[in-house]
Amino acid sequence: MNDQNTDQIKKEARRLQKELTGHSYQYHVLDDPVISDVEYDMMLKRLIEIEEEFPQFSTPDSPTKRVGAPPLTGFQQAIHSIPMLSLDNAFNDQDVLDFYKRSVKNLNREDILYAAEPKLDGVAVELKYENGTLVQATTRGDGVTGEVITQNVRTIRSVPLKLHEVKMRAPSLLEVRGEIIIKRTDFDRLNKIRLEHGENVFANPRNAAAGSLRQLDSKITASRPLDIFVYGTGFVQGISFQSQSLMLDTLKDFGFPVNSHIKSGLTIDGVLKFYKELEALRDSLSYEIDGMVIKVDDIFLQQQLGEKIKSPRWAIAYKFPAMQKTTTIKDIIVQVGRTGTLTPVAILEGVNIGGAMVSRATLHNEDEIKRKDIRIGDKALVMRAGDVIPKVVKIIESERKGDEVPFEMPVHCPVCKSKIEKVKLDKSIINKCVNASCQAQLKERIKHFVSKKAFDIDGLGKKIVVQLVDEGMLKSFADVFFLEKEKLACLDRMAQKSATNLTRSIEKSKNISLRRFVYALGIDHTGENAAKLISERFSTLKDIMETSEEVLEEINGIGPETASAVCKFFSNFENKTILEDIIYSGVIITNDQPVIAESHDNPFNNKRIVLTGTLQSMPRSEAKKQLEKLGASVTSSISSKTDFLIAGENAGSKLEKAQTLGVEIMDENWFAALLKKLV
Ligand code: 9MJ
Repeated sequence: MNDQNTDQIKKEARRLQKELTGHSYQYHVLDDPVISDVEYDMMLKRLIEIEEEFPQFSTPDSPTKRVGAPPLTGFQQAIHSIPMLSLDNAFNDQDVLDFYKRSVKNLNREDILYAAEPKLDGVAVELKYENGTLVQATTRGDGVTGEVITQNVRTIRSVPLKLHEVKMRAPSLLEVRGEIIIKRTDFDRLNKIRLEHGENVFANPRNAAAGSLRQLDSKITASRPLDIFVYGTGFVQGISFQSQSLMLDTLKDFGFPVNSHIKSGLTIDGVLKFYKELEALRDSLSYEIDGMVIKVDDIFLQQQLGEKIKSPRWAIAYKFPAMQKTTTIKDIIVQVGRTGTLTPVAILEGVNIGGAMVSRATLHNEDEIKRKDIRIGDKALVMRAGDVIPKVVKIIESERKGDEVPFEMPVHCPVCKSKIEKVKLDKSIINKCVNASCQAQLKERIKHFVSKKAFDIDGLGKKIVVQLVDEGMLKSFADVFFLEKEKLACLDRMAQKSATNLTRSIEKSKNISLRRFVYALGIDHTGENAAKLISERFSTLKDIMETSEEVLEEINGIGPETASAVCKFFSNFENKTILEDIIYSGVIITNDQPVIAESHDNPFNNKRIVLTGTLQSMPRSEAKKQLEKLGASVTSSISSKTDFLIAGENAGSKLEKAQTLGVEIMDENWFAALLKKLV
C-alpha cells in the first residue's frame, strides 16, 4: 500500500473515532441518539477492521477500546466482579459462519451446538443475590464499572427480591445479568401520558427504560412500566451450570423472567434458520428486539474459547436490519382522510428501512409538527415498525443549515378547496375538511368500504377506486353494487377478464355480516371493536338505525362519541338514501347470532368455574369474559362446589386441590375447542 492510501485510511480512522465518540456520548450519556444503532455498529465495525489492520492508527481513547460511555455522577459506582462484556456484531449469514469457523478452529471440533436468544433492545443490568436476597443492582456502565441502581431496580415488579427456592436452595452468591425493557404498549401509554402533561416524549422504549433507571428519586422509577428478561450470570458461588440453556432453566426456577423464544441444541445451520423465524416474529412481539444473540451452549466450551478484551469469543449478536434511519424531509404535503381529517405527511429522500423502501412518513397533525419543530429540508430520524405507517421520530437539530422551511397548515382543503375547520379531539386540535362530498374523502371512504375487514372485494384495490371516483363511476358506496362489466372493461388498465372477475367478487361480497357492514360504513369513532359491540346488541340494521344515543351508550365499551356519531350518521338523509340503494342492489346483511347460554351444547351455563395456570390461546381475563357470556360464574378459589377447573400451563396448587376434591378438570385445548364452537 502506498503512502497516499495509508494517509487516507488514517484520516478515515480519525474521522470514525471522532464521530463514534460523539455518537456514544449522545447515546449513553444524553440518551439522545442522532443515528440508529445499526448505523453506529456499522461504523464501529469498519473502525475495528482498520485498527486491526493498522494498529498504529489505534489510540488509547479510541471508541473501540471501551464498551460504553463513563457512568454519570450522582449514583454510587461499583466494579463488576466479572466485566460485563459487549457482543461482537454479525450483519449477515457469512459473518455468523465466520464466527462458527473461528470456534471450530479454536476448539478443534465441528460438533458445536448453540443457544439462540432474541436480542432485547433495553438496558443491560446486573443483579446480585446473596443467599437468595437481592442486595445490589448495577448498570453495565463502561463494562468494568457500573452505577448502583438498587433502589430503582427494586421497584420493578418482575425482578424477584428474593429467589424462589421451589426446586433448589439459593446459592450463597448469584449475579444475574439481563436487560431491562419497556413493552411497546406500555411505552405508547407512557408517552401518551407525558404528552398530556406537556412533557417531552421518549424516542423509543430503550431510551425510556434508560431514563427511568437513571432517576435519583426511585418513586419516579416506580411509576414507569419497566420489565426485565435475564440471559446470563456473572460471578456465582455455590452453584455451577453445564450449559447456557440449563442455566436459563435454573434462572427461571429461581423466579426470573426468561424469554420464551430461546432455542438451544442448534447447529449453526439451525441457528441461521431460526434467525429467519425470529425475524418474521419480530413485529408481533410485545417488546422490541434488534437481533439474535448466538451463544455456544456448552459452558465448558465457552470457557475454553474465552474472551477478547471487550467481547466473548463464544457469543455474537446477529443484528436485524435497522428499523430507524436518518434521511431528509424533501417536502410536507397534506392528505385528506375518510372522515375529512387533514394529515400532514413528510415526503422523504427514499431510504431502505429494514428491507422496505420508505419515501413517506406520517406527521400525525399540526401539533406534532410544532412540538417536534419539523421543517422542510430537515434531516430526520425515521422509524418503521411492522405494518404501521412510518413516522418521523425526531429531527436532527445539529444538521440544521438555517434554510429549512417551517410548515404551514393550509386553510383550505387541498382537494375540494373548502375552508378547513379546527376541531378538538381528545387533547389535541385536528384540522378537518367538513365538506362531506369532498372527492378525497369519498375515495378514502370507498377504499375503506371495500377493504379486507369490510366488504372484502377482491380486485377493487386503492388505485381502481381512485380511477372510478375520478371517472365519476363511484359517487357513493352504493354505486359499487351498480358497476357494470361492460363499462368497467372500457377503463384504462382494465381488461375484459379483470372486469368479469371484479363484478364476480362484488356479487360474492353481497352477503355480509352486520358487524362487517357497520364497520364498512366508516362512521367516526366506530372501528372494528365498536362495530362488533353494536352488532351484538342489535339484531338488524333497522334496529341500529332506529336506536338512540342513550341506548347505544348503555353498551359496555361504547362511549358518548361513538354513540353520537352513529346516530348522526343514520339520521342523515343522504346516508339513508345510500343505505336504501345498497339494500336495493341485493346486499343481504345477516347477524352473527348472539351466543345463547341455554344452548344444549353449552356445558358452562350456571356452572362455577375456576381458571388456573397460563392459557396460551387468550389472557385469563378474556377467558373469564367468554365464560360469563356463556352463563358461568368464574371464581378464584376452588371448593367442592366448583364444577370445572380449567387448567393452563404450570397449573400449581389449584390443580392438586381440584384432584383431591374430585373437581372435573378441563385442559386448555378442550376448553378452546369448545369456545370456538360456542362463541
Ligand atoms: C440481549 N441483549 O438480549 C446477551 N442479550 O450475553 C442476550 N445480551 C449477552 N444475551 C453476553 N440475550 C453478553 C450479552
